[in-house]
Amino acid sequence: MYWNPNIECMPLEDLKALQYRELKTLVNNLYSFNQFYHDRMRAQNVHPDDINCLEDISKLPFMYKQDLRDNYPTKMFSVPNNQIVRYHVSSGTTGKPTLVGYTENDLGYWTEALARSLTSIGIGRDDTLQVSYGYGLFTGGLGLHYGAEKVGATVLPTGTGNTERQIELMMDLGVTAIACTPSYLIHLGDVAKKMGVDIRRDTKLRKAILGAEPWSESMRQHIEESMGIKAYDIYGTSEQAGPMFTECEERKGIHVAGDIMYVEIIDPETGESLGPGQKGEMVVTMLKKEAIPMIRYRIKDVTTLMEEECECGRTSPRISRITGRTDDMLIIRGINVFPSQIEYTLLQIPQVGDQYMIYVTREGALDNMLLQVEIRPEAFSDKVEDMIKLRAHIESELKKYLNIAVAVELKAPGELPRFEGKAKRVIDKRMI
Ligand code: DLL
Repeated sequence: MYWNPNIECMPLEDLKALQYRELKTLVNNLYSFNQFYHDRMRAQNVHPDDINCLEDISKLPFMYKQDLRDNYPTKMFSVPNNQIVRYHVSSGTTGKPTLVGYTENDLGYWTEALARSLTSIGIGRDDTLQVSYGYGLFTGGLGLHYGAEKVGATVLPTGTGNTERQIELMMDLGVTAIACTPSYLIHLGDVAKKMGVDIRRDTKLRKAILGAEPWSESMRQHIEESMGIKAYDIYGTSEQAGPMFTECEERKGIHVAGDIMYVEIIDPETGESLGPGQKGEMVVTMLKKEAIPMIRYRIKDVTTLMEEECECGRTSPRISRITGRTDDMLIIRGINVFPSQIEYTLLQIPQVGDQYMIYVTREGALDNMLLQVEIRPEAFSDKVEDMIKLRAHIESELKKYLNIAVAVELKAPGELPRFEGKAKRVIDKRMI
């Protein structure tokens, strides 16, 4: 089943011709009307006239998350404020978040991408989809919500948390599919077991749409075998719009709507383009985005591009499972956290010294973060109550700025390791 067969099954040459036309218009417009892109292109000595085929895209400058941050909140916006109909916010690399804005058309293309994706995994009118991604500033909840409504599915907007109630509703309402992080689904399975609920026997759940964090084939197998469901990978980032692209029923890579997003794979060290099948850093150009246009945005996710036609009949290019990132962003329970954000938050607390260690572990299905923090000599006290108070204060500051619960352990001055070379402050012990 296709949502938009004319586009999804368009011959690859036609798709490339369409992408070139869209790129040419985009570059012309941005060079003429967008100060940021105009300056970037001038600095790289490239003019719209230099773009004469799709491959010429490699002449254009890259754009980075840092650019969004530097232009926070709305300096990157390409339309007047009265055309913005929604904001979402995701983590930045320091205390400052990344703000994304959408015009009505931007929301339309986001929903269109999801409608194609959901249809490709057989979700439609007969389904009840439980959306257990966070609603609010995170793009997961509202994104899946509108995509599912578009294909006529019934949405159960549970959001995250309150797992026992989620399981009861899943049973009562005959939920057939769930969208959440893979780790949350495993947690939900554990809670169900404790409640005496067998997902396979006691619910109608048959499909899961899992993403927002890295997961593996073995995790897929574990989920499918323990719950008797089929699990599909969904990918997207807030800068692109939010969750957008999924695998199809074949599950041999994530289909990317080529009319909406153009994907390049580059060598992260040299910036050189790599061919299909070669693993590298993904760079995306959003061909239709209005509020925050995006040319050659370096997402930092590592993957490979596949151009051969899929057995499902779709010609749209596919990317393989995201295997990692080229920067140090951690994903904790689906929330993006940069170590530099933690450092930034700690530096605002006068009693805290400049040494810290971050430990990330996975207990059952849930990620946990432990932060060891050295206290300044003048703030160090052997009164236990003072130290407990200080610890609680640091934990609440971290919660406020990072939006995740971090357990803090205070260390005496000089107690934490010093590094001679590059500091290794993050120990990620999660085994997927
Ligand atoms: O995580 C959007 C999303 C919501 C995707 C729900 C899927 C489902 P951000 O918060 O901006 O947006 O985080 C984007 O998360 O650059 C990847 O590193 C990671 N990521 C997202 N999906 C996957 C996936 C949302 N399927 C960042 N596999 C991205 C691996 C993923 N990593």
